Amino acid sequence: MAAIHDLSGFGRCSLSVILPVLSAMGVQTVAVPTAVLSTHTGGLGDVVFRDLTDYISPALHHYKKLGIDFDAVYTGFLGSEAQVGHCLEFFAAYPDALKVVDPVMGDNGKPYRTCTAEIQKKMHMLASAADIITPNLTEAAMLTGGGFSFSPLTRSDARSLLSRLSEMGPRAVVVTGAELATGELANLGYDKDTGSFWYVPCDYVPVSYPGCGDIYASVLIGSLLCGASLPIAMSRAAGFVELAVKTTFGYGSDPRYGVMFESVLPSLFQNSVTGNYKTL
Ligand code: PXL
Repeated sequence: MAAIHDLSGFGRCSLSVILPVLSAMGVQTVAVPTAVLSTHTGGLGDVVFRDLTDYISPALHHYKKLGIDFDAVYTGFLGSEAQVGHCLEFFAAYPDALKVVDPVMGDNGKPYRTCTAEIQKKMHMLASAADIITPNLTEAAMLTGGGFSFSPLTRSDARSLLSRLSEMGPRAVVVTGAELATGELANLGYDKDTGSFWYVPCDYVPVSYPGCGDIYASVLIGSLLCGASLPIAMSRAAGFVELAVKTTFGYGSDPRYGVMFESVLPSLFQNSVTGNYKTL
């Protein structure tokens, strides 16, 4: 798989978590860095940022020349709006690959510092070209233009949000971190091919950690590449993130440092099936 994401040195997000998670799942992952940052942008001071927009296309041409094939192309945090075009070039170069777009733009109702209005607009175009998208609730609102609301979603709100996102193009949509009117916190999924709606409830922990979306999407894709169905992949991804979050919360470490996923990584070695999904 090719992973087109930034490399944030400290703070456990993006390529720093994507590569170990996918390696643990047996998926060889080729890093295509979109930018190098000293830390993530979530409250760790003056981040050192180096944009790598001019790296992506030449790297793609090198891989094509070598005859390297990818089963999946997975994009995430982009450092500039021009990088959307380069991600689309990757998609076009590997038409049979599973195209996964995590439209990393914001969280908790707000865009990230580096996510400009232009990146937001272009991310819409990239999401439309994907087979699967994995926005959090904030990003889902940014993509649909529906505005972000902290109110819990009814079952029909949730289904309508998923349908609207899939109408943009992707055949599978997974929305993370949604609060439901039932009081449950859940990740939501929709498979357009079968018309099935799913959700996986998870325990609420009163802290938000950066990088969980990257870890979640990585386990989801790793599971799909290993043959899991969408609800099983969603269950596995939620189970792993929940374990990492609870481990970290139990130690009371600074949330800005991300989740202590290293200690729970061995649980990914077994390709175990967990199916705690429900139909939505
Ligand atoms: O985990 C998403 C992410 C990726 N890359 C950078 C970030 C964040 C979230 O804060 O700052 C640089």
